Amino acid sequence: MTHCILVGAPVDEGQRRAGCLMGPAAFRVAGLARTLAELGHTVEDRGDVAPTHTRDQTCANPAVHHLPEVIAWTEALSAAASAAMPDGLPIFLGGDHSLSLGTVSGVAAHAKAADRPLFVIWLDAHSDFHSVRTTTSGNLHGTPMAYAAGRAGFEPFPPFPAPVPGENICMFGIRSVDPAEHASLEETEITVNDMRVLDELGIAAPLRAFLDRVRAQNGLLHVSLDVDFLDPSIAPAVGTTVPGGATFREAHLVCELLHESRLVTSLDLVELNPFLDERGRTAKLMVDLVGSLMGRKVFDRPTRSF
Ligand code: HAR
Ligand code: MN
Ligand code: MN
Ligand code: MN
Repeated sequence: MTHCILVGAPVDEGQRRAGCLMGPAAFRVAGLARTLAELGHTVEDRGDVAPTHTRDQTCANPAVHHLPEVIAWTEALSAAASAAMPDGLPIFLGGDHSLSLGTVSGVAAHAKAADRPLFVIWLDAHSDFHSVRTTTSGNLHGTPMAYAAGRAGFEPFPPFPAPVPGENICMFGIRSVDPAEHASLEETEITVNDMRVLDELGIAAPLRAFLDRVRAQNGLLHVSLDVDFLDPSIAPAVGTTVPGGATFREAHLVCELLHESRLVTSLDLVELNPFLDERGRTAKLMVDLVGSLMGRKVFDRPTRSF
């Protein structure tokens, strides 16, 4: 039994397609709390985070938009995340992916205080490895992984509390990487399991290899699940669809293996844009995936012992 803490993060300013601000409401309507309770977990809904003030902030990159707003979200969500971590497993309901600038900050601050290493699994079509300096779209949802890795080019933001070493970061589902992100990733030890890797090896072997490392180091594990990790044919409610994503079963298998590992300590659900959904199917699928991640299965069976 886990104490699950729902934290709404209706962030819309990290990209240009309005609608992600309705995400937290859609996750609630799709039955997230009920799903968790039916699996035997306790659920506490802390409502939606609301940044109280923005400060004038500028940067040299003219493409960047909504910088003060995204910084205000980062600060507010970082505080909410580090406050929730000692109490249970926070599930952050997005909101676009810029919310992870804040959630991973707060989780990293908590990990540092607890003197445990932080590991991050990034389930996404995109690497989100731009900095404020390199983004050409100016959409800050394309930056949070680089911020958490402690990359340069985030001067207007608060310094990241305890940068996550590249060896502790593992991406799955990647199939859209801009040139500047590619160059920056090449300088790191991050494991980028792009779709080609999943096609050839499947998801279980590379995921288990990473989870073994988390366990060996008694790490905390943050999982960031972007809707566009999934193939658009099963998850249309996202502004940045990329063909060739994870299938229904690949996505459930990731979540089932994550549950079996018992290692996950925090979770982001991001980029759901309910305005683009078809009768709630994407919201419902995301809730079902959380169900798998939190223990729903058809049969208990002896699996490879971790
Ligand atoms: N790399 C592109 C950009 O920076 C696309 C980023 C899209 N990011 C998300 N989240 N949708 O993963 O604009
Ligand atoms: Mn706006
Ligand atoms: Mn993303
Ligand atoms: Mn994405």
